[in-house]
Amino acid sequence: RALEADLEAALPRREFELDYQPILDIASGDIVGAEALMRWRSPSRGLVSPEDFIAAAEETGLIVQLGDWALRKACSVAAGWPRDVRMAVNVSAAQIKSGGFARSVIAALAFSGMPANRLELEITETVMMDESDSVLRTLGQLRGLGVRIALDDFGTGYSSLGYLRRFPVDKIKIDRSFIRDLDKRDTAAIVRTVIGLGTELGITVTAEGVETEAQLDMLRKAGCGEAQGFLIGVPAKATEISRLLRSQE
Ligand code: G
Ligand code: G
Ligand code: MN
Ligand code: NA
Repeated sequence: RALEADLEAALPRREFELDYQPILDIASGDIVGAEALMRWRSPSRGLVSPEDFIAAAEETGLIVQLGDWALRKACSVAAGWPRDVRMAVNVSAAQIKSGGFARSVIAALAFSGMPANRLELEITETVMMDESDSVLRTLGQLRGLGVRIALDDFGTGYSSLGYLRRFPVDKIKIDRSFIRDLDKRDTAAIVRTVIGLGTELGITVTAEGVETEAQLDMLRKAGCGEAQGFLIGVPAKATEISRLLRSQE
């Protein structure tokens, strides 16, 4: 069967799951958030990573429903955690352009009881590439409610700085390809400069893909706000994150 057909059937069959990857405040050492990462547990295909199905879901339009499910699920889970950490949810361009996106975010917040200021929406530059007026309006409306906007995969895009100027964001997430090469002089210079940029703009900078103490050390010295990656924690089930948060109380 085609991937698209299986995907279509998977939502009513409840085959999707969310894992959550913890996010560390580098200065305090506290876990201050988590990013929801979708997985598809297909009976015929096994565990499928989003890299292999998000694009198809975007093409068929299923991503609108699927993204809506993820928003509700992630907000409900976070509302039940022992500490008021932030929940970051990835959002596709197709969702924001579908119309009614702000409404579905408001519904997810109301449904879960999670306060708006604990929700962070991760967007990539594909969100910003076209229809920028309506996208800008939607993002502005959500920020007005207190929802935070994070620019994901920062540095890999076609015009990251241009988007940063046009779209008000609360956070930059430095792509993990930069962190992987942090031991190279030029890459380290770029990362330090992005951290400085965040400081100048008054927005949080999160380093993704942090895997070693040496990387975390360098990021701490450079004044980076937050770290995410296998060193901090792998994506885990909600109950595991809950336990981790309780252990830090
Ligand atoms: O955890 P993993 O390496 O499989 O995630 C790969 C990528 O898939 C993430 O970086 C993210 O951009 C994307 N992704 C994960 N979950 C979601 C989701 O719920 N919605 C969208 N649109 N993308 C997601
Ligand atoms: O939204 P985004 O594309 O940034 O999603 C993060 C992806 O990166 C997820 O698929 C997650 O499994 C993966 N990831 C998270 N931490 C690490 C890490 O430390 N190293 C590597 N190689 N991948 C990571
Ligand atoms: Mn992300
Ligand atoms: Na990313």
